[in-house]
Amino acid sequence: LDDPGLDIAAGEEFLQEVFQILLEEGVRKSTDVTQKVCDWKEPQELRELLDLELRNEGEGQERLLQRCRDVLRLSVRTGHPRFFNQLFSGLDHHALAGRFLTETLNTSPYTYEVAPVLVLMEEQVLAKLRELVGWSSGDGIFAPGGSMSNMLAMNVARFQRFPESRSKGNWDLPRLAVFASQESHYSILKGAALLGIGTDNVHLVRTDERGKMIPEELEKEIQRVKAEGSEPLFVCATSGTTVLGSFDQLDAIADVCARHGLWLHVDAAWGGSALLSPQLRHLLAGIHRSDSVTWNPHKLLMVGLQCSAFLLRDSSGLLQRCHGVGATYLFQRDKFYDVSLDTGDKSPQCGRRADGLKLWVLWKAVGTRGLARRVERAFAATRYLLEQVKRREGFQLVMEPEFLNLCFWFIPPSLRGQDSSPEFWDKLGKVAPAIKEKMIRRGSMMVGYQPHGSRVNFFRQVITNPAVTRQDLDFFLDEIQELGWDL
Ligand code: ABU
Repeated sequence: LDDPGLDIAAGEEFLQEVFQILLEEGVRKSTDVTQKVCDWKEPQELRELLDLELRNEGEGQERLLQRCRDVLRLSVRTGHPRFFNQLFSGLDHHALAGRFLTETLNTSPYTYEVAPVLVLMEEQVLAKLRELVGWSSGDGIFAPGGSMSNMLAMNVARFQRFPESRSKGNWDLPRLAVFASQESHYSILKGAALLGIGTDNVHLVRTDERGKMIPEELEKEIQRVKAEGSEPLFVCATSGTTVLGSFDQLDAIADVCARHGLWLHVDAAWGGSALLSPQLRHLLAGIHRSDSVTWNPHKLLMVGLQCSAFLLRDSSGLLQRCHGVGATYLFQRDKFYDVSLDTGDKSPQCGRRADGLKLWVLWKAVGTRGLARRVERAFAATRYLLEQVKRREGFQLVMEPEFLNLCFWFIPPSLRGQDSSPEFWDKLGKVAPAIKEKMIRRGSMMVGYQPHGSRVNFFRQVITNPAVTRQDLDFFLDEIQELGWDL
């Protein structure tokens, strides 16, 4: 015990090398359009390549450095300009610096005493996001992903209506009812299961042909559920649905909620960033009337996984009362500083990542205007691609995109000119998976596909990365055409 149990000099030397690898493999190559997006390996081959077994003795530096290179080389390059697979993509250097800082600090922003800088940054970032929602006051906390933010909303709504549910659980409660659209995120069902509300008590309200919740159907569903003896509690509207990118009509939904005294939550995990753009914020008109909002800057703002803000209109301390337990080893009331800065008890988590820091660094770097320009560039890129899809033979739009989700089928020559029979749709449904397999094996790009309701598999193209150019978008369509030509 007379000497440290760590070789600090060797550790620093190792890190120096790792930083070089990170810069070369993780940043430069990962964002270089001439590199592959992925290097597909079958799972068994990958297991063997990685030599995953954990042994009794450690390995030397050179071997470990090679392992670091392998991790980067064999992983999917989500920062690549031709990675379009998820609602997140791209690599922002400033945000990445924020992520490095967060990892290096290795602290939890539950108390001011162990994370003074991070607590204040989180406070500032949340206030700024709330301001964009249209609230001059309120509350909030960063959560580990949009699903958790949506679940927090449900939990806070239940606590606000039935404060005793915190201590008594669900024993004393009426049968609660939750409403969300058929296009809503699956986390609403998961949240109902996790919170003991029950998935049977989630009522999926019908949507129109654009995927927007029909407010009149919400009204009818509330009436029906009430007549059956349930207690409507919570409505989740969606601003930017996962597949179609639709925006619910928040004002009309807020009217229904006001009439019935229901909590209105807006899942703006995907579409919230449109609030930054004067050109696009109309998509969320009425959001200021909600009680809570989920907004994931890790998606469209390219902050890096994960960064999900749960925002609350309430400024009476509801969040703290709902989740706080006041563990005396963390949240001592007799500390020498303002203990309202010990915000950790607002969250059901204890250890929590400091997800506000990277957003703060990015915001400082590009400003609100720079963030808005990104959103608008993504929108402009989508419009360009839309025009190309309309022009090209064999590409068929699922619907005109409202936002950034461009959904389309590619019809190979063998299926063109055929009747729209069940056989035709059956064959067409196999096209997107076949093209996807080819593109992954080739490593040229990645894009998502899915069936949707009665629609067979189609591609969902989403551009969030400002590094994407017109050439990348032309390549994207050329590649689909080439890969799908012989199917
Ligand atoms: N929150 C759902 C996102 C899934 C996707 O990237 O498509």
